[in-house]
Amino acid sequence: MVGLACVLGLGFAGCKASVVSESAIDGGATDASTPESGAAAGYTYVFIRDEESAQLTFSCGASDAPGTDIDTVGLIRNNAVVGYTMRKSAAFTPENVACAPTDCAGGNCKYASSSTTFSQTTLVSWTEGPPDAVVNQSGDDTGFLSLNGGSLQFQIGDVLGNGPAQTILSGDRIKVFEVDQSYKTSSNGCVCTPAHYQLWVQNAGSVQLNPSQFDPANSATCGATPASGDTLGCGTTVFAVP
Ligand SMILES: [Ca+2]
Repeated sequence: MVGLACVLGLGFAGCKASVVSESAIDGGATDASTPESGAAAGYTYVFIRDEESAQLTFSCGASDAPGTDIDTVGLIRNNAVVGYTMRKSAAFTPENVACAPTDCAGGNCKYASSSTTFSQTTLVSWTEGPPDAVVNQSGDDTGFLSLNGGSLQFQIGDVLGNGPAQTILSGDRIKVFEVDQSYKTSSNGCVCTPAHYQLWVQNAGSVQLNPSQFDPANSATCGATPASGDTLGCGTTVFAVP
């Protein structure tokens, strides 16, 4: 029925509403797990949860940017970026916070929600729009939020990060821009450890995505390619939407 509605051209909103309805009927199982011909698997939200503190090498005192450092997230369709995290859509939840406010280097988890330098509102807004994170040798870094064990939920806007929100479709890919070795320059002094995290797309239900591609700059930490069935993003990572 979902496919039929779409084929008949009842419109995007009609397809989306049908997907929600069906998900509710089948107990939250999503269309992505059992795709129907012609049906648009519509996901409205992306959810990222930091898993870096679970890594054996994790240490709060190693930096002032604990955990996964989110610059932004891009939506890729037909090998082109068609949108980035929508402005004013990101919400941070400090669940399983890894480092207490004074545990970090310098006694300030400067880029996390407990920062005494930046407001949480500012840091969260830095995860929205096109990639812009900058790591500086001296002075503050800009353009990212360190999740510190927490999670971030948001929608995808256009290539400038402006609304309205785009629906994420089966066959799309999602690229998380994490401040990693690809952000390191010869002069910025960035340690830029690739961090680990998990990612879901959500509508009425929630589907965890598997990574499909790591950034080559992180191969020493992440390996060349994700293992089959792996759920951990590692540094800047592309995920496939089933
Ligand atoms: Ca950013």
